[in-house]
Amino acid sequence: MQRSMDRGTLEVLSAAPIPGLKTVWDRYEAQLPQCGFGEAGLCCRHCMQGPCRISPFEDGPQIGVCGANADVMVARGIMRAIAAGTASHGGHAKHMAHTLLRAARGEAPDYSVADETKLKTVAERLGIAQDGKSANELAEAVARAALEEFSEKESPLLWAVKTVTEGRIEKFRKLGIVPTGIDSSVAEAMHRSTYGVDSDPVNILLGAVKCAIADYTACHIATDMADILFGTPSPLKTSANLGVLRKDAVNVAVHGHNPLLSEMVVKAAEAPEMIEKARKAGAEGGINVVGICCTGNEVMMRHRIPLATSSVSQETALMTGAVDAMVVDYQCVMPGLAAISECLHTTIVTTMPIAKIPGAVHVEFTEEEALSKAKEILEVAIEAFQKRDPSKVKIPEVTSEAFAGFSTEAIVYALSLLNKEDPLKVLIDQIVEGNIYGICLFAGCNTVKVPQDANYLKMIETLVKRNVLVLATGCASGAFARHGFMTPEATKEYASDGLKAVLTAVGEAAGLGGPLPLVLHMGSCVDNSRAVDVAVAVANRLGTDLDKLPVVASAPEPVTEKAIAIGTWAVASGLPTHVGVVPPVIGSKLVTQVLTEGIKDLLGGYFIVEPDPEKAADRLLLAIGERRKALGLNV
Ligand code: NFS
Ligand code: SF4
Repeated sequence: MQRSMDRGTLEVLSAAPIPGLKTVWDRYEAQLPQCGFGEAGLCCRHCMQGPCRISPFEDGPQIGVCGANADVMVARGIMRAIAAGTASHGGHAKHMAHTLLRAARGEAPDYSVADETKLKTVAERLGIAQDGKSANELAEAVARAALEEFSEKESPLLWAVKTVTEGRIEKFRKLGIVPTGIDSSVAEAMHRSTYGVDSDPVNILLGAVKCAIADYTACHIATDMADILFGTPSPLKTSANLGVLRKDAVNVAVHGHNPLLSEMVVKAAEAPEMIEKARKAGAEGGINVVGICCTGNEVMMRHRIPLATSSVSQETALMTGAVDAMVVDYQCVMPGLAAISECLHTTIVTTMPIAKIPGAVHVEFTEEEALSKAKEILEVAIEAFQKRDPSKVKIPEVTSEAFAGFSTEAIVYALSLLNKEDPLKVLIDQIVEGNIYGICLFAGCNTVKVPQDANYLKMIETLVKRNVLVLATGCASGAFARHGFMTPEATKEYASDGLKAVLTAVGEAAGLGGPLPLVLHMGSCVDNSRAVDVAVAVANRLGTDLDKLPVVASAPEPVTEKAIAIGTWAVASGLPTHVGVVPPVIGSKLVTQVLTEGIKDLLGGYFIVEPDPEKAADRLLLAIGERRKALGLNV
C-alpha cells in the first residue's frame, strides 16, 4: 500500500540515511490481518471471566459470559474510548489551569498573563466580577473556576453552558446529559461500563455523549488558558514539512500537546547564552526549534515555529538524521520513536512524570523552574548535536509556506474590517448568497490505515470547488500546511469563484494584498473549541441553533481516543460529522444505527462513516445542502 502522499515523508522513507529502520508502516504490516472481533468492537476484557468475543456469525456465541450482548459491548467500548479521550484533554487542561493559578500567585515566575483582553473576556463569560481586580487577581479567579470544573459540582459545567447556544443546553438538559464535572464524567463512564452496571446500550451511548460534552469543556478550558498565558493567535506566515530542519543548527523538535513546555523551549532557544552555546558547539545557525503534532500547532500559530511533520510520520523526522533532540510531553508520542533514536545520535527528552520512555533522557519539567528546565533540555540537545554524523543527515528539500493563527478573534477581526458594527453579517451574507456554500471543519489525525493525507487532499479538492469554507485543526492542519493549502496561492488555484471572491475581499481588507489562505488554521486539537465559538456566534447572531447551520465536520484519518471524543461532541453540537476510518462499532447494528441516524432526532448531529474520500465529500455537501434547503437558501 502507498504509505503517504507527502513528498517529505516519502523521500525519507525511500532514502533513510540508515537503512532498515522500521516505522509505523512496517509494524502495521506485521499486524495484518488485524483482529476482526476487535475491528467490529466485539471483544470485551472488562472482567476476568473474559475475555469474551461475540461471533459476527449466527452460529457462534452471541453473548459474553455475563450476558452482555454485542450492543452492550460495542456501546461500552465507545464509552471507554471517550472517557480516555476526556481524561487526556482534561489532564492537559488541568495542567494549564494549575499553571495559570501558580503564575497568578507568583509561584511560576516564567509564566504570566500575556493576554489581558482574553482574560477579561473569559472572566466576563463566566460571570466573575472584575472591578478593582488586578490581572493576577482576575487570573487567579479564572484559574480557580477552571479547576472547579474537574470534580463533581452541584451545577452544570460552566465552560459548557456558557459557550454553546441556549438551544443546545436545553437539548442536553432534556436528555439528562449535562455534565457536572470533567474528571467525574470520566469516572462515571468507567463506572457505568464496568462489569454489571449499565447494560442498556442506548443509555450507555447517552452517557458516552455526556462524557464527550465534558471533553468539549476540557478542550475549551485548554484553549482559553493557553490564550491567556501565551496570547490569542493572529495570522502569521511560517512553513511546514521536513525541509524546515537545518544542517547548520541544533534541531530541537517539540512534540506532544501542552504549550506549557513548548513555549518555554521556544523562549529558551531565543536566549543569547543558549545561542552562544550552540554556536560554540559548532552550530553556526544556532538553535532551530521545529514542531510536531499539536504542540507544534501551538507554537506555530503563536511564534511562527515551522511545523516539521505530523503524527503518523513523526518517526521520519528522526530518520532525517538531523534532529538532535526530540522533546516530548504527552499524547500521540509513539513508543516506537525510542528504537529509531537508538540507531541515531538523537536524544529523546521526556519531561512529564506520567509519560516516560525507556532509552530517553528524562528532564522533569516543573512550572516553578520552567525556563531553566527548558534550558537544561537545550543543553541535552546541544550535546547530542556534537555527536551528529553529517554523513547520515539527509533532509528532504521539501517545505511549503503556511499561514497559521486564525483564532475566532482573528477571524472576527478580519470580518470587522468589512463591517465594523456587525462583522458576522459579512459571513452570514456570503452564506446566504451561496458564495460560501457551507463550512467544513477538518480535524483529527493521520492514520497508518490511509496513505498519509490522501483523504484530506481528495476531500478538500471537491469541497472548495463547491464554495465550502475550510477550517482545520490538529494534524488536519498539518496535512494542509505540508501540502501548501494554507496559502493565498492555493485559494487562487483551487477555490471556485464565489469562495475566492470572499476570501479575497477579506484578505485584502486585512491588508494581505491578496486572498486569505484556502484553509484557515485554527490551531491544535483542543482548539476545535475555537471552531465551535465561531459557529455559536453565527447561530446566536441568527437566533438559531447549531444543528440548523450549514456547518459540518470531518476527521478523514482519525486515530486516537481523543478523536472519538471530539467527533462525538461535534455530533452533540449538532454537526454532521464524517469519519474516514470505520470505528469499532459495526459489530452492533443498533449502535451503528443510533450513531449514524437515530441521534439526529435527538441532537441534530450524526456520524457519517465513509472511508471513500470522494463519496465522503459528496455526503458532506449533501448534508450542507439539506440544511441550506431547510433555511430557505439556494442549494
Ligand atoms: Ni489530535 Fe494532537 Fe494529531 Fe490526532 Fe494526535 S497530535 S490532539 S490526536 S494525532 S490530531
Ligand atoms: Fe465477558 Fe461480561 Fe466480563 Fe466482558 S464483562 S469480559 S462480556 S463476562
